[in-house]
Amino acid sequence: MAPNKPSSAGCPTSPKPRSRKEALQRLYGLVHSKDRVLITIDPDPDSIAAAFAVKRLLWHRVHSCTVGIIRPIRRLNNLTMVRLLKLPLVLLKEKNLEEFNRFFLVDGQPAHNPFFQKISYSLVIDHHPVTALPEIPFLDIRPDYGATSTILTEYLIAAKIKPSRTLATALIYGIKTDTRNFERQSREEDVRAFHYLYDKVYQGTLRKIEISDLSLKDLTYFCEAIKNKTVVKDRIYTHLPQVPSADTLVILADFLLKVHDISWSIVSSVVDNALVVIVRNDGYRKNAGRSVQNAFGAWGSAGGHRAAARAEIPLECLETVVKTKTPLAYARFVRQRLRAS
Ligand SMILES: [Mn+2]
Repeated sequence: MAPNKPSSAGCPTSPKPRSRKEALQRLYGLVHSKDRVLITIDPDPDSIAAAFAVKRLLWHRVHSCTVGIIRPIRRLNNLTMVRLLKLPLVLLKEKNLEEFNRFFLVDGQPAHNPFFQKISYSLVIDHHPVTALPEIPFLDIRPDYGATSTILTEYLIAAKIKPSRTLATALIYGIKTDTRNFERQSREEDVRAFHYLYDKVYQGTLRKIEISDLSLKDLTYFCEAIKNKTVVKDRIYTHLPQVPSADTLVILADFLLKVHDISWSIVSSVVDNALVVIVRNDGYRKNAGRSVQNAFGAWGSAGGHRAAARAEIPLECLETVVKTKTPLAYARFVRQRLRAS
């Protein structure tokens, strides 16, 4: 497929709320009953939910509608979402594209991925900051919205379609993850969509999706983290000789902060030839970001927020400081540096 040319500046990207019905009519006018539609997504909860909402809007209006992902899903919560809600997704290869004649993109823009750039889209619905866009017949980009799932919930309401429990659960999870339960950028529309969907979801399924962030293998690291822990006043320190990725350390740090009377959890390990330190605290008196920066800023990247911080120090930068290069020596280095700052 030939790459699209960038369009002239100033193309309308966001219909006003009162014209939502009109936008819906334009969307319906875009498709034909013989169309084989492919909705492409970079899979995360928001994009998956938004794609299935579009599929619902097109129900009985097109010959077929497929949701295609451009990379495999790895996050365990998202795998749980797809499995429990039985959402049919197709992993895209370039040759698959020939089976379709119309292409939609939700929760993303062509500039976000080389795979998207090769495709000539009829529709883009998104909430990321507007990038240089090729000519696209239907555009609805609202960067001030917390989630694309919110935009699609508004379309469903405009279409007078009551979402199934499955779709409502997906949409509410999309809104919750992208707004981090409304702690991150969100607006009244996101809250309103959440409220509308709330009594339509499978609550038990939603909870299982939200808490499913552990693999059976991770439990081994919990054992190790607990066995290796050192408690100093209100702080828990633990160092693991090896972990598959820094994500495991984050899960462990969040877990250890649950302990009563503990205000700080510090979990460290060596990942890809770097010493990674994850810090969580109750964000009450001391600032985790500042402490981590004071403690480790001289050797590597270090920083974060009041309650959550991270340092990543290439091992070669520590050669003169941690001479023995054993797990014990790294653990001691982390404790000593944080105690001093
Ligand atoms: Mn999103």
